[in-house]
Amino acid sequence: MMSPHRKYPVLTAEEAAALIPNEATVAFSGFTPAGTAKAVPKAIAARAREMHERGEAYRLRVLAGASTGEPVDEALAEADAIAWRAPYQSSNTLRRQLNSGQVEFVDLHLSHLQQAVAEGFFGKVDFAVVEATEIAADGRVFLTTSIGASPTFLASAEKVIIEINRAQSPRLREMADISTVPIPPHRSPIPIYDVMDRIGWPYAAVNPDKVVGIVETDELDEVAPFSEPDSTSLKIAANVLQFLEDGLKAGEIPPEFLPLQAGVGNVSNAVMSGLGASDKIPPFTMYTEVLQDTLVDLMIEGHLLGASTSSLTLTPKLMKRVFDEMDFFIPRIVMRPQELSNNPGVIRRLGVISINTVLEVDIYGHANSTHVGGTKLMNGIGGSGDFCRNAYLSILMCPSTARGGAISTIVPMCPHVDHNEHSVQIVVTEQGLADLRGLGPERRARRLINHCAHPAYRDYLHAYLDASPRGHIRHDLARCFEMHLNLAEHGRMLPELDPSRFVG
Ligand code: 0RQ
Repeated sequence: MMSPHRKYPVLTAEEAAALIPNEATVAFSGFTPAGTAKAVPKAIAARAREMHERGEAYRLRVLAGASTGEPVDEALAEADAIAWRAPYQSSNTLRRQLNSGQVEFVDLHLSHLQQAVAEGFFGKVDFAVVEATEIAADGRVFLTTSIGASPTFLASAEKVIIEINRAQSPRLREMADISTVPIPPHRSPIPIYDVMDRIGWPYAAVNPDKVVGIVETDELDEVAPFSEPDSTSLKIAANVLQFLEDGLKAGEIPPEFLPLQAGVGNVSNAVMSGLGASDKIPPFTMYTEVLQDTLVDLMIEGHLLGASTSSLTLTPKLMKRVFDEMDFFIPRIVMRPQELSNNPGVIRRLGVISINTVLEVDIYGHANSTHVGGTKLMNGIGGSGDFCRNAYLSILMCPSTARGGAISTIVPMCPHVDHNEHSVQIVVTEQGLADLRGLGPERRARRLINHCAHPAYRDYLHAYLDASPRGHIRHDLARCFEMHLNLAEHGRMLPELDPSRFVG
């Protein structure tokens, strides 16, 4: 049969998977489940199982833009087919494997990934497996619901497999704005002066000679819906909203507002809904990396005027709505490669207000987003560091306690630090908000304890501070991890606290 793609051979997913040898480095498209390669990784997982049953080794080094959909991280990890992974993940199975030492994981700022790959920091990329709506005979590749690092994967990989996904809208290319940043010393300023500025092309480019095959698919991205925000998330959202409204009133935030970045998850979702419902916040724009369902709702309602992102991470219902109303959405959404959506220089130039979620914050404002107890990886730093470090205002949020009050998220010292005191400006819990700007260490500590810690933990934290030797930063190195050690030993950070203090 004649291939509709002219010179590229059409393969089954199994035939494509069979081309990829043990120990290969494979770069998959995908930034969250959006635009994740689907059929080929599933076929690779099946092949890995068969080979393992025959006693043959088969494990890959795996790259993707960020986290991926189920077909990459979850399916490959379940088949024990991942030996090494970067830069971010959110799969339960993979998380277990990298925390047990079975898989090597490199936790990386998402803005750094493309340059690290292009500079060869991770060695050569053997295969790129990239989802597209079309590949032209001259090598133009029209990507789908994410751009991520795919342009660099296509340029760097020795061999390329394209998944042509018929379920994705061919009009997605009209949202894409693709260009790659050359490696030093060949860089020039990035001419993005406004959230919606377009500086590139609607396609990524690949050398057609590298394309070993095309695989046809027709599955939408699998994006799970959010649960309704709980009362804690709503209180955190209300505190963030109040801060932004006050900033606007005080003139710290200009009347036309500033572009926002919001992380993913239920708390972020509640914050964004709150912003949409506020009659004091003017219609705004977003310079962010992930566009979630709530943001589409805000766009339809006229609260969100436009968004720059690296992915459309939408549940099938909302995705269908976007596909059906492309004339409305195309002028309002720009999809960029992650080195531009998360570019530190552009974030700083635009004055982005960043809002991200963390696991814990210490009394001086160092924050841990990634490692529970300093040892077990949750997901990874993702783009939170790109935004927190470079934002005009950097806001970090978390509930004041976790696991029913057994854990305080305000601690004397974080056992792992992703965002340090020099970047973190505002910390928010359901208890309140601590604006740390302009405060020296001791005042930061008192404000964080009084405004953000759960009341049940405040006495301990103040007493820790009072008893610590003086210095610019007061710490008692013999006791700074006492709460974490208690948690490991007794299952509670302060075993003497009455659990009924956390009910309700
Ligand atoms: O555990 O799932 O067993 O109940 O951690 O906590 O409160 O549900 O929070 O889902 O919003 O995730 C920081 C992980 C928060 C996420 C993090 C336990 C808690 C629960 C999850 P269970 P919640 P969320 C854009 C930006 C980094 C990347 C980022 C994240 C589980 O937001 O990965 O921001 N951020 N990217 O019980 C021990 C603590 C804990 C704790 C919570 N202090 N100690 N366990 N938990 N606090 C996206 C991209 O970059 C692509």
